[in-house]
Amino acid sequence: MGPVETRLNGCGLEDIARKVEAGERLDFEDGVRLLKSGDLLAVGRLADLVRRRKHGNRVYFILNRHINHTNVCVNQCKFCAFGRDEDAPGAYTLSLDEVEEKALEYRGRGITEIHIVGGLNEKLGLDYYREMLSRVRRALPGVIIQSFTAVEVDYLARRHGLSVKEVLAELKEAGLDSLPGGGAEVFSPRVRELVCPKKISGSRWLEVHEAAHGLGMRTNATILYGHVETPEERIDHLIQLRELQDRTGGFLAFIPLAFHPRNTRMERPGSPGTTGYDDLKMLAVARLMLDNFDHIKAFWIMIGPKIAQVSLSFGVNDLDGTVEEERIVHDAGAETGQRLPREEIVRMIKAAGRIPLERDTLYNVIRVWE
Ligand code: V47
Repeated sequence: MGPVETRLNGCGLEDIARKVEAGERLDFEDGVRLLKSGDLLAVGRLADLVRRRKHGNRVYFILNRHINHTNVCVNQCKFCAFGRDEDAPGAYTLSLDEVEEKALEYRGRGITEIHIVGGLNEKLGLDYYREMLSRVRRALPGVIIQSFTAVEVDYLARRHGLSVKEVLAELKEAGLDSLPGGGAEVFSPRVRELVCPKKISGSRWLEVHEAAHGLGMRTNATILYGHVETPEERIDHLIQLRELQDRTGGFLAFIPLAFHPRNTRMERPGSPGTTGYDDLKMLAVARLMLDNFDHIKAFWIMIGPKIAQVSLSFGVNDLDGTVEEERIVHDAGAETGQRLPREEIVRMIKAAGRIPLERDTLYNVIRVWE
C-alpha cells in the first residue's frame, strides 16, 4: 500500500489512488467518480501528489494585463453578461487609439503578457485586428501577445472567406504569439444548445487550437463549469482536451472558469454560483485527468484570492495574474478586485509554503521570489 493510498483508506477511491501513485492514466469512469466523490480532501490529496511530482515547491504567476476591446457580440450566449447588441446601453468598442493608449499605460511596468479578448462585432474585420496587434507590439516591445479566443478566430475566417490557418497566419505575422483558452465552455452539444446555441461547436474550438499548434503557437484551454453541465460532460470535455494534447503537445495551461450567473439570462433566484467545494474539486480533478498538461491555473478573479490560494494544495501550480482590468466576469457579478499587486501574489504563495516564480507566457522564469 502506498503512502497516499494509506491515508485514503475508506474513501472509496483506493483503486484510483493506486493508479495515480503508479502514474497510470485515469479513464472516464475514474474522472466521474472523482467529481462525484464527497471526499474533497481525498481528491485534493491525490491532485497534490501529481502537482508535487511535476512542480515540487514551485508556483508560477505572471504580470499581465487584460484588455476587452469590444462587448458588442452577435452570439448572445445565455451565460454571458458582457456581450450585447450594438445599440444596447453600455455597448462599447475601443478605437485603435484607445487600445494603444491602454497598452502604453503599462509600458516599462514589468508586464510580460497582454490578453485581449472581445465579442464578435460585425464592424471589426481582420484589418482592425492586424492593426491592433501591430500597435500593441510597438507600444509594448518584448511583451507576449496572448489574445483572441478560438471563437473570434473562427468568426474572422468565416467573415473573410479564409481558412482558420490563413487567419492565424495573418494574425501571427501582425504580432500574435498565443491564444488564450476562452470560448471552450463545455464541448457537449447538449450543453451548447442550451447555453450558447450560436457559438462554434466544441470540435471547431478544438480544430482552431490544433491549427494554432500546427503553426507553432502555444495555447491555453478552459472549461466554464457550474451551470447546466453534468459531471459526465465535464469529464468528457477534459478527455477531449487530453486527446488533442496527446496529438500536438501545444497546450500550456488549463484554467477552469467558475460560472457567475448575475445579470445573465441564466440568473435564477437562489442560484448564486459555484461553491468553494465545487471550485476546488474542479481544479483537483482537472489536475488528475489532464496528465499531459504541465500547468493547472487558478484564475483568482473568478474564485477569489483565498480559494485560489487554498487551491495550491488541490493541484494548482499557477496563479493568474496581476490582470489590472477585467470586464467579462465583473459584468456577471464577480466581487473580486480588478487587480492583485505582485507583492500580494508573492505573499499568498509564500504563505502557502511555496516558492513564487514570476514567469512569462511560455513559463520561462523571470525571477524567483525567495
Ligand atoms: O470565454 C463568460 C467565460 C471566458 C462568464 O487563457 C464567464 O489564460 C464565468 O477565457 N461567468 C473569458 N465565466 C475568460 C477567459 C480566460 C480568463 C483567464 C485566463 C485565460 C487564459 C482565459 O470567460 C469566456 C467564457 O468562457 N465567461 N461569461 C460568466 N458569466
